[in-house]
Amino acid sequence: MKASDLLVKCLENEGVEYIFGVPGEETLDFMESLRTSKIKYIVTRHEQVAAFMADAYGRLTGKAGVCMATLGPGATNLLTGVADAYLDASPVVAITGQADLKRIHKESHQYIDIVDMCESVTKWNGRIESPEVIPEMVRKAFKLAESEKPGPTHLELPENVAAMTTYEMYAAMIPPIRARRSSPDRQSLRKAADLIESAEFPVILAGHGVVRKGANSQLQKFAELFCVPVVTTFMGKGAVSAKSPSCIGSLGLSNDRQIEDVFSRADLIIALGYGLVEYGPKNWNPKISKRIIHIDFTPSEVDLHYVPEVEIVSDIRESLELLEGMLSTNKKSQCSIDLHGNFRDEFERIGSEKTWPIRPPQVLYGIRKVLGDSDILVSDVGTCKFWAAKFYPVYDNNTFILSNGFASMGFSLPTAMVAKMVHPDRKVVALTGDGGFLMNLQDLETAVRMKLNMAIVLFNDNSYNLIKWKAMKKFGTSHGVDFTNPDFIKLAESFGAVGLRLKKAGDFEPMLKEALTKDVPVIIDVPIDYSDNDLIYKLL
Ligand SMILES: Cc1ncc(C[n+]2csc(CCOP(=O)(O)OP(=O)(O)O)c2C)c(N)n1
Ligand SMILES: [Mg+2]
Repeated sequence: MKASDLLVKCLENEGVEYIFGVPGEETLDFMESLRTSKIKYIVTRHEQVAAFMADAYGRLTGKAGVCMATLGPGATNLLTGVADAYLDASPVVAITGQADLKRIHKESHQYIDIVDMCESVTKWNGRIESPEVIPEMVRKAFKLAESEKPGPTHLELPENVAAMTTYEMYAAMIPPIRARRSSPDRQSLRKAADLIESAEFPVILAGHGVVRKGANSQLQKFAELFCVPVVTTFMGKGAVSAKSPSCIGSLGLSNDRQIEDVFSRADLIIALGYGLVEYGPKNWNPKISKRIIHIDFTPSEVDLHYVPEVEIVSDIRESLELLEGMLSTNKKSQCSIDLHGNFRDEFERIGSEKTWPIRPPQVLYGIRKVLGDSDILVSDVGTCKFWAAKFYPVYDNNTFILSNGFASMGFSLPTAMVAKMVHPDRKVVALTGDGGFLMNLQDLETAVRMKLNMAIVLFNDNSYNLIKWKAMKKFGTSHGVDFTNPDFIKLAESFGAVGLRLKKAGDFEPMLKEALTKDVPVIIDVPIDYSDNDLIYKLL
């Protein structure tokens, strides 16, 4: 069997539905093998988008998303999305072409060492040097990508290896069996239960791990039963529904009000599926005074501000289930504190104002009203992300998607496209700044070609506002942050998409509703007033 056919067969064996990518001369054999496969090849207009799409597929399904690029510039373009999957713990298998093995020892056209380049952004990474190893290497790439903590792996297929043939006996498929995780250690559970019982004011810090593994219902039940307030990281939003009295907001900015109001009172932090990359512990434990219980699939990172007294390294859902049976104390004193009521009132009050130019909370309030509980909001990186993360109430698991480990601009359009592919029955909104949107704008063509409907709510302020805002705070002035924009209506139309411009605040909701009825992407150009930015710090 030909090596490239064997690679495709192995990908089919892993249940791969899509490969996102941009082809090149060195991937011709692989592309030809894919032509007759049931795997759908989604050709993108930039490799970064292909990697972001694989990343989004991984986040939304738990199965590795697959992206592909050619050697040299294709691979370097792919890297940003792969790095995003690495720091945001998303399962991805990246495949790149490479030059013929007979020319990689010397200076030669488009050759750089891609395996070396990918080393720091992958869990595992290797070059396929002969066809016989393909079944093992593919299985290993998927197994490692999908196991906790998930992340990207990379396979490189040199041009001459792709064209080689191998004996059928080497083409046997390895079944993709998922290993069960071991049960939590009973001694650690007992210790954790004792710590919770004796704590005055325990607080749960729920991170992306809860969302990733769908431990949300178990967490909500636990938190409500024992009246433990839950603060989530930005990527942990949805770990408890914002409708639950236990949900008191999200944490991700220094000087957040939660730190003052809740974390300063807390004597015990129960960290659940929390990754330090999401929000450093120095921010919420500056005096190293908190007792900490770490519950996650993997042991904790070593950090002076995060030294757990007990670590339960196991399945989060099962750990909570078992802890529930061990706890007797019902912290009724905390039940009477309505920590969330304040937020709900603020949300209603600020969100329903109709000033012009419109401000971010009013837009988010409108989005929340138009979207159902399980519809999806994707946020790009910039001031829009902080507003959404602090202000937008999330009701269901994995319905608020953002990049907050790597925090890469340009993330929202590719992610929203995949959200619509994976959940065609749900409404999808991408919230983005004008800076982030133009970083991957070219793939509006891919979205139009695929007839993917989503509303792209674009905060138009002619600047990299987040950086401008921070510069103003630090120096009282800013430099190198302003730019001009194209006419987004004409731009959308030239792609075959739809462009709408908001002209008064009261039009936002009907405009968004209309946008979500099309069969192509719709850009809503929103002239935004960022003068309320300091409010982000104060909102619960
Ligand atoms: C790829 C990338 N480049 C640079 C940055 C640094 N950065 C973070 S936010 C930001 C500004 C974002 O501008 P825009 O998308 O217009 O959003 P706004 O802050 O104006 O709402 C920049 C440059 C980044 N996070 N990612
Ligand atoms: Mg901007």
